[in-house]
Amino acid sequence: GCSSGNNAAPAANGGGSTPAPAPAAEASGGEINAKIGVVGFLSGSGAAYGEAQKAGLELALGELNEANKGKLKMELKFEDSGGEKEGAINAVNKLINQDNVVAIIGPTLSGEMFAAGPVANDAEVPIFGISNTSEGINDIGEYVFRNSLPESIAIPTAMKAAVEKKGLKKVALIYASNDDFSVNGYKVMKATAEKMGLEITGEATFSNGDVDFSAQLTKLKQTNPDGLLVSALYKEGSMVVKKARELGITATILGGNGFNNPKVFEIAGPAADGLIVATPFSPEKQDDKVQAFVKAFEAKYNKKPDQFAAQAYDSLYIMSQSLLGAGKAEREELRGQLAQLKDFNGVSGKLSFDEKRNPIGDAVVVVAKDGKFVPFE
Ligand code: 1QQ
Repeated sequence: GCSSGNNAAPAANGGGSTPAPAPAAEASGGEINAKIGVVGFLSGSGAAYGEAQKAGLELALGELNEANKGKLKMELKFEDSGGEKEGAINAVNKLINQDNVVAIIGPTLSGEMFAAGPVANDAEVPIFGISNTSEGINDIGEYVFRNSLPESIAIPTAMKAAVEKKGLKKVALIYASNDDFSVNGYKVMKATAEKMGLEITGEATFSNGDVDFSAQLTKLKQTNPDGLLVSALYKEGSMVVKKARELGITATILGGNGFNNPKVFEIAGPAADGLIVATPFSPEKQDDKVQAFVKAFEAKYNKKPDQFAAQAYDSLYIMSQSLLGAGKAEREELRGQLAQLKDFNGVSGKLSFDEKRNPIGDAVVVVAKDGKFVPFE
């Protein structure tokens, strides 16, 4: 990687501090043309996250370009980060310097955003996370936004429900120590456990890419927890769940945002049953907007949308609203509009923002049952 490229501003900026006009802005006969970059985990161990996001975005794109005819035409330019920080940095640089995008949606992982967000922020290009749930994302800078519900809201909601309904008293924790998202989730789980007065019987770590979790889980089993808290992406997380059951761990298992993808059922199989997770989106929600989205998604892709598709879908509606508000496809005006966003009613729930532009919203708690997530009650 070329690290000097990381701070690259658009060429027109000349290194000065005045924001360059976004070259993506081209009005043709009153219609705003907006090229938006997308950085997704589209290949590798978390590709199902990126695929869900791409599907949600493309569905929204079709609907919006139809609805906005004559006023706004959006175009999406997808880049695959492979779930790697370096990949995300390269993708962001390319989208800004070669494709001249007006804004970027993604990247998928919190760690990727921590690495690539500053590149966009320094270049004064709005970058909008749709699945970054770690603390500190918005602290990167004022060009960084997100609509993804932070784990600091989701995890305590799930843990409260689990403690209430399952009577948990003693919990063990396991997490991927080389992934920013997983580490953040672990910290939230631990702080919440302490706050709730739960006993922590043990802790263990693994790395993304690991396939054998027996040693860690055997050790945790001996501490006899009644709850097992897992902070991981779906691949490793689902293997941990499967192995835990194989080893005879009967504890209630609770996971973070990484489990909100149907791959969990493919990898863990029936061992997923009973897994508790919080999510801002459920395709079962009896709400007209949600059901219209689910129906359109099923018609296009022949499957139900997950949370990642829903948040991606919402993000393009937010972009559309903000671009129309700006009246042109320019980075600075778009940033101003995004910063003003107060309440947004999307398929992944009602969204508002705190003073640091962190999303505030409600999570629903779901439990895995027979190959799908159902309300936990
Ligand atoms: C993050 C996440 C992951 C689960 C996204 C796929 O929430 O990296 O913040």
